[in-house]
This record gives sequence, C-alpha cells and structure tokens, in this order.
Amino acid sequence: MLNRIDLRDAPSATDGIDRDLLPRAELDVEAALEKVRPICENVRHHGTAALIEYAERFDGVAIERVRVPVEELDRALAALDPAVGAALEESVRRARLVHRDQRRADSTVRVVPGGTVTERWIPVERVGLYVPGGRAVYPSSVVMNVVPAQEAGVGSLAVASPPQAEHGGLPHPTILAACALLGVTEVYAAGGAQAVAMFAYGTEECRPVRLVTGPGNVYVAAAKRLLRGVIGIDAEAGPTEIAVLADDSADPRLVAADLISQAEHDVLAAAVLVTPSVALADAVDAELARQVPAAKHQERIAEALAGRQSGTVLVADLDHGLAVVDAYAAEHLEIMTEDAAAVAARVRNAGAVFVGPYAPVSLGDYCAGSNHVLPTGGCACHSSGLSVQSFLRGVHVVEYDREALADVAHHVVALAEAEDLPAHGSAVRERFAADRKADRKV
Ligand code: HSO
Ligand code: ZN
Repeated sequence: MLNRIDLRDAPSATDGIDRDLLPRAELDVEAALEKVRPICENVRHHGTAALIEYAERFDGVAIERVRVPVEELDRALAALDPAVGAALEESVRRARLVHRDQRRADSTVRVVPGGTVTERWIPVERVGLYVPGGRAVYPSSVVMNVVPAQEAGVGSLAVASPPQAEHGGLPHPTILAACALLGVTEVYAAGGAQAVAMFAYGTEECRPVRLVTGPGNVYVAAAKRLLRGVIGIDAEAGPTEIAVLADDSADPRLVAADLISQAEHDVLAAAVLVTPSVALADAVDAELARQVPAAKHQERIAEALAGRQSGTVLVADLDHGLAVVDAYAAEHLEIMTEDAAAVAARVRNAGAVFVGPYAPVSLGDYCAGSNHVLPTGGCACHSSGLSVQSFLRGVHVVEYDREALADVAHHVVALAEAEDLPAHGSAVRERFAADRKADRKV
C-alpha cells in the first residue's frame, strides 16, 4: 500500500541522510504568487468592495458586509452540539494550562555596576487569525491560534474565515461558535489571499493587523509570503505530515490507524513509516489494506497514502531510523518503539513528538494541551510550532550610568574606528566632552 524506500544500505547517521531520498510533497507557492498579487492589490485599493467581489467569485455567494454581526456568533454558540461544545471547552482548558506556562517574565541582567539590560516581552498589539473554510472546517484550529494569542496578552484579535454559500454568506457555524466560546467578537467572512490582504492593509470594516497566523491553502501561503513585511506571519503552512518511528514492538493496527488519521486531511497529506522491521512494514501494509476501505474518506486517504509524499522507509536499525526522522523533520512524529521515551529524548527535529501507544497525533490535534499549528515541509529543523512566544516581541531596554559608559567608552570607540564609523565613537565621546566643558575640570 505504501511506497517502500529501502535505505538499509544507505549512509547512516554519521554520514548524514540525503533528504532527497525521503518522501515529501512539493508545494508550489511561487506559482501561486502571480495569481495572488492582483488580488492583494485590489483589496488594498478597494477594500470591502473587493472582498465582496471575491466572495461572489471564489465562494459563490453574494454578501453585503464582511464583518460578522456579534449576534450571529452568539446564535452559532447557542446552536452548537453540546458534546462538541464540551469537547472544545476541554480543549481550551488544556491548551490554556500548557500555554500559560510558556509566558516569560521580563528579566534584567546587571552587565556591570551601573549598566543593565532588561528584556521586556511585549505582546503584538493586534493579530489576525486565518481559519480555512470549505473542506477543512477546523474549530480546533481556532482554539490553537486564539489561546496562545490570548495567553500572550494580545489586546486585539480578529478572525477571518471564508463565507459559505450554504450558511448565507457567513463563515461555517462551528467556526463562529468556537470564536464565541473563546470570547472573540471580531470575525470577518473573508477567505483565501483576500483575507490576508484585508488584515495587512485594512478596509473600511477592518483595522489593519500587525501579525497574521493560521493555516490555509497554497493561496493563503502565497499571500503570506507576498505581504510578509507589511505584516508578520507565523509560517507558510503546507499539507500535514505524520512520521512514525516504529520497531517490532509496535502494534501495526495502531500504526496504520495513525497514518490514516492524518492522511484523512488532504490528498497531499504525508504519512511516513520509518522502521528497521520488514515484518512490521508488511503488517502495517496489511492493516492499511484492511482499514482504509472502512474509512469514511477512503478515496482521499488512499490517494494520500499512495502519493510520492508518503511511504515506508526501511532503515538498518533504530539509530539509523533516528537519523532518518531527524533529516525528515516531520510536523508530527510518533515513537512506537520499545522504551519509547528514551528514543523520543534523542529526537532533534520534529514539530511535536508523540511518545508511545497512548499518545496518538489526533490527541494532540484536539485535546492534549499541546499546539497543533506546527512546522511542515521540513521546517521543523529550524522553526517551532505556534506558542505564546509567537505573539510576543522581546525588547531590550538598555540603562547605563555615566561611570558605566565611561568604563567601556574606549571599546566602543575602537570598534567604531575599526568599522570606519567614527561618528559612532564621537557620540560616546561627546557625553564626556560636554561634562568637561561644564565643570572645567579637564
Ligand atoms: N493535524 C492537523 C490539525 C488538525 N487535525 C485539525 C484535526 N483538526 C495539523 O496539525
Ligand atoms: Zn489532524
């Protein structure tokens, strides 16, 4: 069922793993840029009118206003299935526990007597959160974006999600309900690149934001790339990925179920099994053959599993497997081995690591307390998932008194001269020249 890539004789850990040998999706954000550019310009110059035009063109619905009335949020929450409401509340509660703990205190370092540097953590003033609509309606992603922003102390938070024809041009009701549950009152019926442009440039209805976070399709990613600079962004989210590092001790039934769970997202989703055990690989294939036809979204899943982004990678042993999963840098990595915690402790590159048989990725998607907005496409080797930190800026506050500056002045002057920037040195010298004139001591 899964493509098989046999790396058992390939170079091992010390030689490094060639990433090109590993399965991975290709997402052409560059190509989408040309389509997205005129859309962003149109929103920049025509605001709400442009958004209404795109709602008609891309979402097939005529809307009169983009801002969602607060009563619609309340109505959606009141109509929400109580079991879903309770689950969202538990998800929020656990996420708050974890994210609250991420908050950093300001800290002051006394560098020398009379000289301190304080690091102040200041929340971004206003944030826009993009929530996809259409096939992917994820109230859980509202939780995963809003909770860290709120815990960081972001004062102003707006959500945008595409207008839905079958919901009278409003975003999907579970999205509206999740916003209401989290106390978000500013919601816009806008999707795709045009929503990102609305946040970046502002419109008659929406004040511009400083930072845009949230997942989206390739057009959303392209708009983020284009407008980065005007706004900050979290990441360009690609299709979701699960890698499972497993040995003979793993239950093939669970490995298959977890691979299927993320393949369910998208035909481009990646499901990768890394194992030294041919027996396990065969057993997982057999389980996939059994479980996929029973899955509701079996066509999408089968396409994702058969795609070149998915596969089984056979490795020489677990050390080799660790080198492979580090090279792959999966968005989600499950460790299904003997002594899973010890193996997990050795992982360097992954968006999130799920340890042992009772921590499936879908727990993390909804209710572990961890964040599910994670780096994709191998970006886990240099980036983290969404956190309170994503919504804060660290500002250095420098305080030196006269003595402390005098002590280091000659070093500043020496470096300024080495860089042929003598005015930098003069700025320090001037302080003392003025003093010398004033008290005529020197
Ligand atoms: N696995 C997705 C998140 C998600 N799953 C939302 C279900 N709903 C990317 O981490
Ligand atoms: Zn998921």
